[in-house]
Amino acid sequence: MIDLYTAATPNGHKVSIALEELGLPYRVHALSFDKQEQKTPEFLRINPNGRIPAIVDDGFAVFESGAILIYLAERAGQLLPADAKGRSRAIQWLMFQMGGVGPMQGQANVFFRYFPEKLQGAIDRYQHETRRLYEVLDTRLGEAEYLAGDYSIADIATFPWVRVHDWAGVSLEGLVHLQRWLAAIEARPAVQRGLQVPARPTDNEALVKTAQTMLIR
Ligand SMILES: N[C@@H](CCC(=O)N[C@@H](CS)C(=O)NCC(=O)O)C(=O)O
Repeated sequence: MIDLYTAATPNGHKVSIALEELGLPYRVHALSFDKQEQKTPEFLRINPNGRIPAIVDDGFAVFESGAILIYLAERAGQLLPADAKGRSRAIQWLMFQMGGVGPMQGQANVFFRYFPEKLQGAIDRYQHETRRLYEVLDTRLGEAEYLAGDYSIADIATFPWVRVHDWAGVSLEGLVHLQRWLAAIEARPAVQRGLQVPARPTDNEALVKTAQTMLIR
């Protein structure tokens, strides 16, 4: 049985979606950011970075969502091609999410939604960079159905972020291939189940309050 430590955020949803797609049995531990449960000494032994998601599989801990996705795909023998080039292609797009879309959109969220001061330069920088990365995805999805050709962990890593583009104040206007891909992934039953894990906070106001509290700690 896999233990999943998570919260209702895009990085958390990557892992619950992958677990649902792969049909691996897992137990959910929803950590409260309000209570700073991701910073307890017990949890830091699982993830030294004090963030979600993390998993423990039969005593083996894995942190960093991209590393978790690779681990789960290899464990199940699905969602990551076995041949060197196919595997590389999937990992390239996974890295593009981990090093690009996630950090840029995450900072767009911070400066557009949570930061106490309105720093227009920072808002513009991160929103423009996120939109630029979306355009790269759109171009790729104009030539392939999914990022690595077939549906893979690269799509699972990217989908939960693009899905909440509005929250970062970034538009998908004109990105027809990205919109087609988003709708196709959203329609998958395993994805719908993964998005319910764990139960969402009650409303956006609660989410903003939590994020602001975290910024001043
Ligand atoms: N690079 C990490 C990022 C993890 C991350 O930033 N998690 C956020 C939620 S999406 C978190 O735990 N925030 C709580 C905190 O910073 O204390 C990954 O992909 O796993």
